[in-house]
Amino acid sequence: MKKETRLILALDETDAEKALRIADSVSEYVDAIKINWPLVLSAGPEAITRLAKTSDVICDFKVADIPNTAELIVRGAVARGASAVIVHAFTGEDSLGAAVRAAGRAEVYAVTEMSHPGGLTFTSIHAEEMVKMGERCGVSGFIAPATRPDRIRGLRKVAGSLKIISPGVGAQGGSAGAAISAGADYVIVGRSIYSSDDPPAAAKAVCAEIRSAL
Ligand code: NUP
Repeated sequence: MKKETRLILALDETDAEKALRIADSVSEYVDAIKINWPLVLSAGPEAITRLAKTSDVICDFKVADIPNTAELIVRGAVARGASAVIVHAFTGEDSLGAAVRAAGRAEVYAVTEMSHPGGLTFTSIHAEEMVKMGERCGVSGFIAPATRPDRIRGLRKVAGSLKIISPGVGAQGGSAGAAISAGADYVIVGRSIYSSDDPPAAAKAVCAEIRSAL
């Protein structure tokens, strides 16, 4: 994944044609497009291949399964063109390791503490341990919450030079600048770009905020 604007678009728009138009319109502002079940369930898995023609695609499938199933899901996503897959870490070292091996040259990002309020109930408590385990498994980086920049700062200390990509900007209340200042390499932004009246202008504004935080 290139590291130019440090903005990853979370394309959870469920109107498939509209989603592809938005992806095109913001292409100069994003380093990658992250897709999740909402778009895959409406547009089909071929959306991965279509988007991968013009951008790095991160499949946010939050894989949480036994090693064999994790491997099958990751392999399927990569075969369709995903450059990276997001996998839950809480399933343990065997599942996360299987996902990393199945990804081959594609990247795996492990979920640590989730960005929503419920992320504090269980994921927050074990986030540092999940980062250490992820490093042992060979992941490329971690998902950490832009809604809690102090937690990005804490997890950055454990993650060393591995990447941190942070959702929770805009609609969930977090700020792109604060996340980057706290140590995130990239921010993930969805609704406040794809649901805005002017997605390219919204993306451009996030990029400006990121730049001013560097
Ligand atoms: O902890 C997480 N929080 C989160 O919001 C892990 C995620 N992968 N996400 C995803 O990031 C979420 O599923 C959505 O696709 C995106 C954030 O979108 P938005 O809140 O900016 O619309």
